[in-house]
Amino acid sequence: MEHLKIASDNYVAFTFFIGTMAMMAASVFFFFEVNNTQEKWRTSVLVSGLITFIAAVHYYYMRGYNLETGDSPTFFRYVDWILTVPLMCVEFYLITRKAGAKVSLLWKLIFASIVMLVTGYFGETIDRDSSVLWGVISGAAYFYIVYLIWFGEVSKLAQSAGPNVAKATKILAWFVLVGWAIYPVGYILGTPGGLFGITFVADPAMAAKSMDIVYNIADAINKIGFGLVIYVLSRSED
Ligand SMILES: *C/C=C(C)/C=C/C=C(C)/C=C/C1=C(C)CCCC1(C)C
Repeated sequence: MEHLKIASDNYVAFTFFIGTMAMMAASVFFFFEVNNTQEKWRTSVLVSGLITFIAAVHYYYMRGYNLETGDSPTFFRYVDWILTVPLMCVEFYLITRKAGAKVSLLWKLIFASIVMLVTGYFGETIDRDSSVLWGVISGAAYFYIVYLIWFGEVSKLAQSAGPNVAKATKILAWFVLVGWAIYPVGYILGTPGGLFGITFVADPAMAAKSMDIVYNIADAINKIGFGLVIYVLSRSED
């Protein structure tokens, strides 16, 4: 039971606790604000709350799992992502819908995000020997999402949906390009041979720890920050 006592330099546990609390607080905020939101933006703000709420529940489990075992909760992490990342894709669809976004766009984004995460899971857990191959496939799906949002359908629709939607989409596009890029960095740091056969952190326990800290910080930015951009958009449009 020694793990239940948290050392003051245990940054992994620290970020799991603070992550849980931040996700909970953000969910309460988004859920309560739904009622103060204009009708046409309510679904978007609700989805922001669902994203942080799903994360809050997973963080609660991950925090406990890490506390009791000292290990990385990779399984819970991917379950969280496979639910929340497609919901972030739904947000892009919802905010460009008034400019004519089609359901086919929604499916493209969702499908690419699922390919990205399932192949990433294989590389990180089941088939670590081929982590480079899985990482490359996952990365290709990621770049397809980036393409759709920066140059493809999403960006074109956002341009014709008015200045506020265009501006919000641009900020969200930066989240996807920079904020989401933190995860492959975690994968590279934490997986032996994660980047073209190179191992960055030799000690596996250290590698898992650095990956957890990187992922925990990225999640807070990408889920709460992302939701807040939607929230601000819902206040600026009438
Ligand atoms: C809230 C959680 C989010 C936004 C998670 C996003 C996760 C990714 C963009 C993960 C991407 C990966 C790659 C592009 C390659 C290596 C494997 C992954 C799954 C870490």
